[in-house]
Amino acid sequence: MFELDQYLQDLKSEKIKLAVGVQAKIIQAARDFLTKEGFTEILPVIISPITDPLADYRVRGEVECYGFKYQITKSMIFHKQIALHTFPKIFCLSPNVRIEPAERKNSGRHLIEFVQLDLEVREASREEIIGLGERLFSYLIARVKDTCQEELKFFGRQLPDFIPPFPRLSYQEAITSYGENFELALSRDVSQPVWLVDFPLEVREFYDREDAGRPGVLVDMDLIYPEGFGEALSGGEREYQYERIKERIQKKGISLEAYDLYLKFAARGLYPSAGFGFGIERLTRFVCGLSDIAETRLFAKKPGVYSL
Ligand code: ASN
Repeated sequence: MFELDQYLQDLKSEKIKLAVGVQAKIIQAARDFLTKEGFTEILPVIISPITDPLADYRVRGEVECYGFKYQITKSMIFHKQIALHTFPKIFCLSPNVRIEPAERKNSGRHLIEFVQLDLEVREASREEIIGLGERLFSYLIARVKDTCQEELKFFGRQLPDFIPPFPRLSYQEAITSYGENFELALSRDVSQPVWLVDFPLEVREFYDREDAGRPGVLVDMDLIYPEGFGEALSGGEREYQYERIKERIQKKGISLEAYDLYLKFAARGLYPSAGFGFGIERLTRFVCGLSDIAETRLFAKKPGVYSL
């Protein structure tokens, strides 16, 4: 069922108007910051024969074009790596579709169509990308505080200054302190953003690089918001050597054919790189202090809900 009256009422609400206005300023600020840092913005890929496996999402978004199978982008991870042939630092406002389980409808954090600010840097280390993420985040918050005073007042939101470096916790430490579902428990427990680092190989996709000195541990990270807002961004260093990538795909039980085209590029050589993806709607939700992520964009699609 599509509730047209409710939908129109939401579209005309002051809350959505102001949240989307803040979001537009965040995007402008991110573009300014990254351009100054030497990044080139590339246009998003919507369909491709390859996309992020993200096996959790049971439904694969597939489109047939001219008898070939394309998938709807779940993330541009592989395109980011390949795009580094053209530019050393790239970013993209990338729309992603992930068919989340319908039970996540009221999580407040999930939409099945969202946009991530996805970036990748040639020959960068995790350390450098963590530094970049901290500077970007602090800059965005400072810009919002400076340019969105009316909006923040409307939302009753008081944002502190977030001063890097942010604390870090390993995946193992997080489990020990907060249990299996640590993300939200950790997020509720902290008053500044926290880096979660060193995820084990089993819980991530095949493209995050395994630490040569610590088998089974990945050189990757998530940034967790304070105040219970959950994950802000996710990224890491990447596997870039053909043999390593092949091994990692096979370890996941994925067929090599499914990634044939990616492997062909890898065989010809990929740059070592690192990067991350920063969810735009979640960032807007955090900045405005909203409980429901559907209030951060027009045409929001909650899991399990038929929507425009
Ligand atoms: N964008 C993420 C990254 O750069 C990947 C993802 O969204 N799954 O690691």
